[in-house]
Amino acid sequence: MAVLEIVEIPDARLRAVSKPVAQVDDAVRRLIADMTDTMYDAHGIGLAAIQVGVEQRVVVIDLQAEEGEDGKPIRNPQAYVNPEILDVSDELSTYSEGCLSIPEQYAEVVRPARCRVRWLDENGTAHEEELDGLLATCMQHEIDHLNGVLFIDHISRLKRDMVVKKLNKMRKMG
Ligand code: GNR
Ligand code: NI
Repeated sequence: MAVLEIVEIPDARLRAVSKPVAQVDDAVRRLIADMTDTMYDAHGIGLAAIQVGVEQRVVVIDLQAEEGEDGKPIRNPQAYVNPEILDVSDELSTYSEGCLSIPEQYAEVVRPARCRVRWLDENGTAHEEELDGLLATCMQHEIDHLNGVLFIDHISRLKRDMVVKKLNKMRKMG
């Protein structure tokens, strides 16, 4: 169990283009485990490696939709190594997005409603699937991180400035 520190804006590392993973080895699996611990600790539904300062194309996602009888979330973390968007739908969807690197700020982002994605899992096995709903939105948000793009890059300058201002005010107040 290792909860890592999450990089926040305006850290320049969030603008880096992450490098493809050459081989899914034990070091990558350890990174995935630490990223998963960090995501749960921060109550996020996804995390890209660059958000913990690692410039590699690795993503973890757990939408944590269901809850068990006891009210505890059912954990179903998924790792996506070298994820690639192969195709997107013409149909768009709007979702109020947040980001652990832009804490407690939300804005509506328009993205393709569905995307066909290819990736490697934690064993190096290739998968290809058409994603929709929140998973499609989250995957596009995470792949953006691998390319140095943040959700605030998809909104108007006015809204972006508002988000940054609110975050800075929140930080000052503690
Ligand atoms: O926890 C997160 N919630 C979220 C909500 C809507 C769209 C995307 C996300 S991802 C975000 C965690 C994060 O910052 N991942 O990079
Ligand atoms: Ni994010």
